[in-house]
Amino acid sequence: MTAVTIPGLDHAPTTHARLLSWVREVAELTCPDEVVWADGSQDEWNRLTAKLVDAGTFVPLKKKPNSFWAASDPTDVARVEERTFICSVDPRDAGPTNNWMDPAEMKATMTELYRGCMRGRTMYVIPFCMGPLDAEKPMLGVEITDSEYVVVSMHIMTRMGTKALARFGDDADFVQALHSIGAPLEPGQDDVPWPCNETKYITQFPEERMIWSFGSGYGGNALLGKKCYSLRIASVMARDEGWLAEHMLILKLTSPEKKAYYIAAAFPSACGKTNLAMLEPTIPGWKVETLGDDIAWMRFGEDGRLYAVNPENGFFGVAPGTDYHTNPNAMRTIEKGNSLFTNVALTDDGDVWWEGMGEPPAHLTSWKKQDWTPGGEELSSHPNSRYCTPIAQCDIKAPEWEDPKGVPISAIFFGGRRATTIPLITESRDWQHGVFMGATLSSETTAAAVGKTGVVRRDPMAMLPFIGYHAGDYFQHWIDTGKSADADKLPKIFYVNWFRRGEDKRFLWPGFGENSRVLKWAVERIEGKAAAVETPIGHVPTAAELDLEGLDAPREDVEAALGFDADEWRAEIPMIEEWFAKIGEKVPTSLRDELEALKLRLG
Ligand code: GTP
Ligand code: SPV
Ligand code: MN
Repeated sequence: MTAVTIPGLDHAPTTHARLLSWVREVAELTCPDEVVWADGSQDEWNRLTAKLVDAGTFVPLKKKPNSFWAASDPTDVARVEERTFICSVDPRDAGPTNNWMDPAEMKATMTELYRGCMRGRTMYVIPFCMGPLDAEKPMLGVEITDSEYVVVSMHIMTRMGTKALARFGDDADFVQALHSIGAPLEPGQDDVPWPCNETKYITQFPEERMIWSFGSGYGGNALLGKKCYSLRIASVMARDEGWLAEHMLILKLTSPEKKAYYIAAAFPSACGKTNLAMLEPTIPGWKVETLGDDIAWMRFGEDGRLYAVNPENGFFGVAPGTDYHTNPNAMRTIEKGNSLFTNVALTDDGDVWWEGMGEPPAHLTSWKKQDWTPGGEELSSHPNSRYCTPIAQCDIKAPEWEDPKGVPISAIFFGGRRATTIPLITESRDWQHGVFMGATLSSETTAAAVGKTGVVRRDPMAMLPFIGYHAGDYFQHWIDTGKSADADKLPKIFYVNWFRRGEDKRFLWPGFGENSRVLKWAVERIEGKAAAVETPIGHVPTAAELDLEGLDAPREDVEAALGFDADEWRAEIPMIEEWFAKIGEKVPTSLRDELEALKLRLG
């Protein structure tokens, strides 16, 4: 067979043989008009954003420098969990919480979808690195995509292009990540602003450390360094190599005495990670700095402590609810420009607007590109609309946010969105009990994934959609991680809930900056300074033990938010039992023991 000639295919800026042969193989299968190696330059950003403006995908913002508004196809707005697959060789390795298909069968199906799928389009090859480029062993990947939106988003979210490729040498390992929107163009066919395909597959091949994504251009479906690599594939690497890849923010909390603590927190999608990561404390003398808002990779350091690194380079944050009152630091970050906004509303003077920003202007263009005026039924912005902005321009980024060594974690928070039952904060009795809290974490579903919202489901460690293997093995990995370390060097584990509601459905706790009061109590527990009540579910503070000075909330509400209610917990037990039954025989014995002990304590 003679080699196909595709412009650009023979001008590769690398001598990495495996990479070159994979790029050729994909180009021959997908038949793009042209192959372009992304270099990550300002020139490339300018060229591609201009192309996206021409295509009608982007509208340049007049009020924010170098920033763009995009509206997706109304069917392509969130992660598609039903279409997400873990194609392990053995179905038992995917476990009961993942969709599985035989890898050979999946490859056959998707190969036919990919055949000719880039016709009329450019195929971009994006070398990238998750985590700092100067890591001893950089975590490399290459995304091949036919979406300019993906390329410019990857400019923000990852270290990519020439500087990443420099770390590949001739034979470095990298994760293959193939993406197509699945919308070839016939000669003369007009494009649409947001091309995508009704058929979608988000597929991970864990043994091969490989990702194939088809049909969607949105967020976690398409920016493959994010959930696909840094959680689904990385969680498998972490299991094999003895570390943790988690859906966690990383923050630095400094006390008035200038003692610094690093905290990691796992909350399900759209449940408050970005907001906690950038929190502005309402209590005097305390300071929060941000290291990451979505993903943490944690490994033991030489001193036996657990160190966290954020693999990402940007924030892909939920827009609605974000404003100067709730998250001023996010607002200041996006104000500087260099940002993308997807599925928010566009103002007539060329700015962005979304629900939660206060009084709406008299007229907007909604995310559905329709005229929008206040008072109607429709939201101006999709509930999962997002801003995409570089961490580097966040004023409160911690200076050490790019340290390849990471930062030593003192506390891990698990949290969910629960209207009842779960107190504002509970400290676990020990690591194993903390793992039980994480493994049985529950939360109401949100708009971050396609499907019904507001349904309580178990979301272990906020990783339900992201564990790349059997959830029971994942729990065991967490237990083993604790056993491999000195108990006194392990982070303390807490369970929090900012979303408990009163009878009239209002939130009992004001949240946002006021969550600093909860962080303070956690630090005082670490320091051995604060008191707690021992309840059947763990150590819970009374209102008297929290610093509530200056808090604008009724005392009864705070007490209700903190309250442990034995009846609510007894009602929770059958749901936990059902959950463990679903996981099956791989639920670690130690977690079954925790459940039995909890039942005994509840009486
Ligand atoms: P992903 O990026 O999807 O992983 O989500 P995330 O966990 O980073 O969620 P984010 O911080 O963006 O919050 C999602 C929504 O919850 C936003 O609408 C916030 O305004 C809201 N929220 C965040 N923190 C709080 C809080 O403390 N209290 C209340 N009531 N709402 C909050
Ligand atoms: C999430 O859904 O948890 C996100 C957004 O952080 S996405 O990248 O689309 O997964
Ligand atoms: Mn997330």
